[in-house]
Amino acid sequence: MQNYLAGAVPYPEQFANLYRQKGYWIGQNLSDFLQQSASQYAENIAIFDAEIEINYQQFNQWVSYCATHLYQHGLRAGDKAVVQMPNCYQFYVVFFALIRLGVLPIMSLPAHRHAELNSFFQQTGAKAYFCADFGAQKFDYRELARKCQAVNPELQHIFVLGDQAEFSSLADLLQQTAILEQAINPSSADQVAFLQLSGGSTGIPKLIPRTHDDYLYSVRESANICQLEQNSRLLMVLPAAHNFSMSSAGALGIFYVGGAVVLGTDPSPETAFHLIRKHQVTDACLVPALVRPWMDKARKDQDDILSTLRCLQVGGARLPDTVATALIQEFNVKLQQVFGMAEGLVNYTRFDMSAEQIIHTQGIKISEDDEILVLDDNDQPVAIGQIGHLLTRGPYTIRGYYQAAEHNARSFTPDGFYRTGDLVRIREDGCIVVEGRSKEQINRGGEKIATEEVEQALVTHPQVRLAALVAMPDEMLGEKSCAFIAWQTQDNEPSAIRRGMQLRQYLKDYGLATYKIPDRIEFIEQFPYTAFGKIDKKVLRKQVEAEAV
Ligand code: AMP
Ligand code: DBH
Repeated sequence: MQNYLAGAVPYPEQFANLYRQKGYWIGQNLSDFLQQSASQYAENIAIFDAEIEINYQQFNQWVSYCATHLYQHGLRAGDKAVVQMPNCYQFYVVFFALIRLGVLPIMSLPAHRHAELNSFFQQTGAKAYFCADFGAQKFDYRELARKCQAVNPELQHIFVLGDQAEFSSLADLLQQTAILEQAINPSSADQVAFLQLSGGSTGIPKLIPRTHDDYLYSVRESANICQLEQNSRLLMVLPAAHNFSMSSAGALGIFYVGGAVVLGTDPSPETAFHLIRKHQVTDACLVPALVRPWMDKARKDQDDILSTLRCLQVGGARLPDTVATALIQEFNVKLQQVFGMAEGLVNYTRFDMSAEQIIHTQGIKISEDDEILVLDDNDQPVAIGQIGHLLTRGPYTIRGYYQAAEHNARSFTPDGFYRTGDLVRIREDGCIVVEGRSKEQINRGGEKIATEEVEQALVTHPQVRLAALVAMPDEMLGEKSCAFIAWQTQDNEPSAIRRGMQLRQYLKDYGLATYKIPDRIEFIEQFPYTAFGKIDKKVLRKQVEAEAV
């Protein structure tokens, strides 16, 4: 075995052997995975993007050209690269090209801003950054690149799709060229292939090292569970780099079976329904926050588009049972709930489950070797059907975050179980139900907000004495954020509304991702405290719950 990525925790030998012996880990890397689909399904369309359709052969060739060009630019196996691109075919080409070169992609999302990006560069020493000029969000990513480069001198290679300004052209990386053999140097299957991101519970997203072997096992099994096949066409309007979009069963599941990904940069029902019709989409994956607008639009237009899908997957946050019921009863949708995490474990409701199970549970795990524990606050198992903390270990769940020894000591047990932070219950029929979270985290329609990170940013403002961020129930998104602020007043103090606007602008300038900017800001004189002297968030939460409309 090559040297494992420094700062990543390998699977213990006895587990690795077991997973191989059971046929879960087959020793294939992600580069060969694409190569295999390109040989098997050469003429099939792999990606529909705007006016372009790309077959597997073309896709695979572009990946090799791109790897060659990147090698000529000076990137080498073992380097790391931050990839932050909108949904476009070039995203997948760049991802696989980096893998083919042996460079580790870091899967940033379009909503990330310089607080997150900077930390990725600082944690990894990444030498390259891939972005689009403005992306779909009308935000200038080149400006972000400049800011990151100013403080991270090892960032030498910046590739921009669209107007490249002073940087290199990303489009040029796909130009035909003689493929250099020495450029093709993917890491072996048992090595870390890329760094996925967690939503983060204590601050900036943590980096999740995933190996080729473990990731592809989850992809193949997911494709089977989702019954994907050559004729499947998966609509992708969630950010493509997210773990759900990549692997549950996601784009990789589609590439495994020779089907097609249909890309959209905007998840509005108008765009999505148009793409579903245009490309005869069979499958779509969504976060719960998008389900209601889609249903409203279908209702308004008396459109039966949702029932034409073979499967609508919903995951990332808890889907309210009422919404699940309406989907099935009113819209005749074949629904699949997906409860997963970038750290590993993914659960699916299965197509042959009863409507009751599909509506009220998040299904069952992928693998019989996904070990699941449901424990009380003292790490003792709870009785079946009781709520407890979910811990897991298995053939595609990491054994530690990247370069996070201290954090790992808390998030993993000594025998390697990951403490997910989720509160769950396992029913008599084996189905898992997510009941909440024990970690301090706000789940804003699938986008995870670490309260501590936003609080830390808030208190850097000279007039903020104290800040507490709490979840606020929201019909559409499940949860939104509300910041409580103790404010140091000055002469000529502006109104609370104006102060709120200034504070939001301050957080944007600070570089927080857009979804982390508080949805509501309340200025209060006196904070409630617990007996222990900590800010009593329960009281604050009750207050917003009582006032939420
Ligand atoms: P991350 O660790 O950032 O990948 O986020 C994973 C977390 O999202 C899980 O641990 C859950 O808290 C939450 N999550 C994902 N899917 C679901 C779902 N279907 N229902 C409830 N929570 C979910
Ligand atoms: O929320 C998630 O991270 C998630 C949800 C569904 C995920 O990582 C997945 C499926 O693989």
